[in-house]
Amino acid sequence: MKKALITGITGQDGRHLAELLHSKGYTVFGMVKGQNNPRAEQIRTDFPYIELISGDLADVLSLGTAIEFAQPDEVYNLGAVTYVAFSFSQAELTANTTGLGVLRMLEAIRMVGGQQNNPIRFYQASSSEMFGMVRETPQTELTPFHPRSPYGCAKVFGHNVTVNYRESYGLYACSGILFNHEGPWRGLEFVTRKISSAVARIGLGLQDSVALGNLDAKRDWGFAGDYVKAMWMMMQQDQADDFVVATGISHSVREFLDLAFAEVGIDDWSRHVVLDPSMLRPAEVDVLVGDASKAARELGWKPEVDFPQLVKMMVRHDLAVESAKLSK
Ligand code: NAP
Ligand code: F7E
Repeated sequence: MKKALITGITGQDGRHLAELLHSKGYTVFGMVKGQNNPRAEQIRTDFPYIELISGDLADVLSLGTAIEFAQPDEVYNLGAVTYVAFSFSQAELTANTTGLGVLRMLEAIRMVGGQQNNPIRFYQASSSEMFGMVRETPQTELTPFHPRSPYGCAKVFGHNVTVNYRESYGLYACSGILFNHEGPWRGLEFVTRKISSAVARIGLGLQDSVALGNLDAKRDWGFAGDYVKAMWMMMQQDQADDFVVATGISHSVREFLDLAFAEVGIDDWSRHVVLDPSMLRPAEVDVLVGDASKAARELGWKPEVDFPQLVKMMVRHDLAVESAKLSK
């Protein structure tokens, strides 16, 4: 039976990945930060099979201790400061966690797994935000990076150091350059879930409007449940490598709004959306679209949930959440 250690277990992808690995018979360890993380209790309730370990990407000793304890075959580094807008206000924290945290984890793996023939496989959660002001469309594994936020800059460091440790020390270290992926477990700060939650409440008559920023931004949105499968596939290859994971189709925030409001029977949503300049970013990523043909060819990966299905899934989930609150 294989063992996996997941950082970022309390986040969206941590949950999906834990579910996937458990279904494959893995023993799953999840790293939780903080002395009394309120999200840990929810993980204990929802996923009783996960063994939680205390640790922080800012503390290399805690990472070494966690690896020593779990003795994992595979480490999935999903932990990070992930909200791009927030990364502008706490740039140093972001660089330390999202960037240097990757280096610390790689060093911890080297410390515990040994310098040669290290058996521990490492997955780094790289991001399409590294492409930022895109140099070509669609973006591939070879597209140059031009990050537009402290988050994007930190992810570029994490990506490069992963490649460097693979090349320098022969570690099985791979990096998934994942484009935006969403679902019912997405944090409420991200635009898709912010919209699905607000639309559900508007549909039920619980609120009138939602305040948003740049409605013209375009993203290549997929379903998180599909994307964690690609993470696992990357870790099962003969040789570690890097892969773009994307649907290949880009949609605007406006299009997301169209489909989300249609789900609650509202065709003209203009009076329900307020433009809030405070949601605009100092530098924006206007449009992203990925070319995942390498992942299709070499991993056999393809997305199963399309954009309309994703929006429907999220709004229906939030309608159920809000209706359940009402009936209490
Ligand atoms: P998420 O929901 O925001 O979860 C982030 C996780 O990181 C949380 O569990 C958080 O724990 C943990 N974390 C934050 N600071 C930490 C620290 N100092 N030490 C240890 N853990 C820490 O993010 P996600 O959407 O699941 O994304 C997973 C990973 O994929 C992230 O690295 C993200 O940058 C990357 N990524 C995501 C997407 C996407 O579209 N979702 C696309 C490309 C790449 P607490 O909050 O409980 O403290
Ligand atoms: O913004 C625009 C916003 O915050 C998407 C993270 O998982 O994916 C995510 O980063 C777009 C941006 O995601 C609001 O300006 C408009 O253009 O949902 P988001 P993101 O910035 O693309 C990448 C791949 C990651 O790696 C990140 O970790 O939507 N937008 N109005 C808004 N965005 C937010 N959050 N809130 C608004 O009100």
